[in-house]
Amino acid sequence: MKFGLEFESSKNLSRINHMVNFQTGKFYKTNLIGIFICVSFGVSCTRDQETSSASKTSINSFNEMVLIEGQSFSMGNDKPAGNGEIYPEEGPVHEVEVSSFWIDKYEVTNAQFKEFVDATGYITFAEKPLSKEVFPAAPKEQLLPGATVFAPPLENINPRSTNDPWTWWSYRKGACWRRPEGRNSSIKARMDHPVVCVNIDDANAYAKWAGKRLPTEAEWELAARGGLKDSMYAWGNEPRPQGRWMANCFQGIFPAENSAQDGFHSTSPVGSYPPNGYGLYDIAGNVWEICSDFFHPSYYSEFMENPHPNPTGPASPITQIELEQFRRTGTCPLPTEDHNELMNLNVARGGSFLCHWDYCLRYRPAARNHSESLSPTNHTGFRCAKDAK
Ligand SMILES: [Ca+2]
Ligand SMILES: [Ca+2]
Repeated sequence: MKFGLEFESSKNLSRINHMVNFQTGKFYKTNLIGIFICVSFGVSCTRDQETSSASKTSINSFNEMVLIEGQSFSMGNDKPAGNGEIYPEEGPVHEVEVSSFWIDKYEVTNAQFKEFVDATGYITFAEKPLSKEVFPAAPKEQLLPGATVFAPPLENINPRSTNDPWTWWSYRKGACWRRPEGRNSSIKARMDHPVVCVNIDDANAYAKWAGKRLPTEAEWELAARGGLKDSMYAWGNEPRPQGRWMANCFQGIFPAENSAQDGFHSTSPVGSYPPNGYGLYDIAGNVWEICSDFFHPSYYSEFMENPHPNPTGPASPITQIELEQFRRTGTCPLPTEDHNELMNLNVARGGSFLCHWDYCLRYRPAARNHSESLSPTNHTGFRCAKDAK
């Protein structure tokens, strides 16, 4: 069982390595963004696919939503994931009642996000500099506009041998939704890929413009399960039915060797893999999807003491101190009052193209991660939801 090790190896990053807490004036070293990754079924390499059925899909099709009927369901997971690791933040399993809602069939694409930016002039968090006054202890280069980008080492390393997430992540000046890998990159040939390098505020702004909202964590998981009960994956219990890759994740030797056995080294056009039982695409893998709830690993236990329909998450996100304790011990710490108002951790769901069977088996409906408001990354995006009237 690789419990402690696994969670310890769930690397966390922050654009800002040191932040000031307004209340106390103290400086905190933060590493607060969840960057999860993954091993190998070992096999041959393929080149990125340049075409897919989704690439022919019009922007109107990307806007399609699916109605999920209101119901109660078992949320969470307390079974071994099957790769020798356990994920304590996924339990305990509990009943949750959710009202009917609509959810996007696809992750929000670059084409959709461009339409929003063109219409509103919106500037995302990653495109703006940060204030030296607000972040006096931040490294100078991290005050410049940019985002956190996957940057694998040239040679194989054991990802569990280091606690330094910057071994395969890089704060990249100029990286943003238009240039997901930095200044020399472009989304021109990726308009049907999910938008990335956005944070919770960017996602909320898009959703509001589109007349939608972000899904709650409970809505997201109900939708991800696709009508199946207690399944490990969005498609059932087999990791690869008939040997087929069902989601865009990572194959090879993480982090240095990405064999892209599933066809894609990085993001894929939305809809490149089979939908789940509700007709939702990329609900597993491709990019993490930001939800409206704050993240706290002990939230399920708290909720069970006061169950109610349509949960919306804890009142405040987990603090740095709590999160560090959880990583060290795997136990849910008691909430503290030490919330930093400059930074929020929101739930992110579904895993990404960097999730690996062995190292981060999080492309499962019950898997939980978090997205930090200060650290947009190139493997996190979102999809929207809407109330059913
Ligand atoms: Ca892949
Ligand atoms: Ca996804």
